Amino acid sequence: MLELGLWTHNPATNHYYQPLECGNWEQCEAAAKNLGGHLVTINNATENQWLVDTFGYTPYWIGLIKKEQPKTWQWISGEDTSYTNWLFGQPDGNGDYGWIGLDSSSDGWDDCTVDCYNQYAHQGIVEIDILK
Ligand SMILES: [Ca+2]
Ligand SMILES: [Ca+2]
Repeated sequence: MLELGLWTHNPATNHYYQPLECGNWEQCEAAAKNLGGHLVTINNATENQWLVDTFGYTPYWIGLIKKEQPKTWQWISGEDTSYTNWLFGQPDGNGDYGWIGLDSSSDGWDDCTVDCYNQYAHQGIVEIDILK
């Protein structure tokens, strides 16, 4: 059983990650900022797979947001979006916030409303560069 509120180090990125019980997307991003980071930015397939292996079997908010100007998918961290891993048929336009379904059958991303956590995501994964 994975414990919430503990940092896990990823040697490949040299970053630290923490799953949080934090509510909707905005609340989870605010909580991530309080910890000195953002909701996770998934830069490549290796990092995606590490997240699946490490935090599996729960839907999590990730740092994807469709901002107003321009209205495109962006990482809240400002990192580039060259890598994407949308689930088949996603994003289907039912919201401007991204979450990842981490389980054995769906390790891809899905768009949703900010508060669709009642059905799906209510936890987020925080990523930080260094422990402070
Ligand atoms: Ca990352
Ligand atoms: Ca969707």
